[in-house]
Amino acid sequence: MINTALQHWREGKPSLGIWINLPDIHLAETLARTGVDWLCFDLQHGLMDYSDLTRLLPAICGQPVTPLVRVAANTPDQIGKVLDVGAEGVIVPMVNSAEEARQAAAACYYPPQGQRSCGPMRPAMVSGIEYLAHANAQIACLPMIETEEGLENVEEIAAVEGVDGLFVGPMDLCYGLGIAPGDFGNPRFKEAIAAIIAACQKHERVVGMFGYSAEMAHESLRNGFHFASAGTDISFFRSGVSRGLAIARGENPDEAAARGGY
Ligand code: 3PY
Ligand code: MG
Repeated sequence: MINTALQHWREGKPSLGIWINLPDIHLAETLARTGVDWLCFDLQHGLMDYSDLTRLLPAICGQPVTPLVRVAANTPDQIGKVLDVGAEGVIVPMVNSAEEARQAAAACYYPPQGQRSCGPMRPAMVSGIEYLAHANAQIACLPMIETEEGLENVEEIAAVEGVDGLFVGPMDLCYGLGIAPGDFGNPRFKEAIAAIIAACQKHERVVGMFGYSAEMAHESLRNGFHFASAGTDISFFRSGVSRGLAIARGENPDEAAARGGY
């Protein structure tokens, strides 16, 4: 198993992903063939659960795309289960402290680096027992910074051994900062982003952004982020349909496609 997203990050190459909220294997298969670098299946807010992952991850296996999963909570059972079904990286929401980041990293890696329990069901079906020799080096552990406390402790979180990078949840971060959700131009938001990027630079970690639009993803990659989601399955679908309908009606397709949301 070669985690191509992780490899790109280690080589300093930027990468783009798509966020998956819907448990549809055909959509996942289609998106895996678009040339996108990674797909992140969302168990926190997405309309899917663990049993959906048992169908979705095999559907994209063998495609040149890295499967990431955002777990619903930072617990060893959640993290272990998604790795055992084939996730190659885990995005962990609401990490507030170095101790919480250590818990996430411990759940991602086999001893002696961590405390992951051994039972890699699907990866072993694909790669056999060889998986165990490479798993620790190929799994990405990505805590999210999206709370006031997480931001205060960002330096210590970035320093935790086993953390490959930090991922920004911009909407929760707005709430954490006490500013309006979506006010990404607010100086306090920009200051927070600069602090997160600086912490990652200092500890040689990558830093990623949940992009609420393709433009936001592009701006993020231009401004110090290594990876960003360019949109979600739902947002791409909606903007494609809105654009098509607008063209058919003789209306402005850009205006129609720009209506936001998840
Ligand atoms: C956020 O914006 O807080 C996220 O976690 C994106 O899903
Ligand atoms: Mg969030």
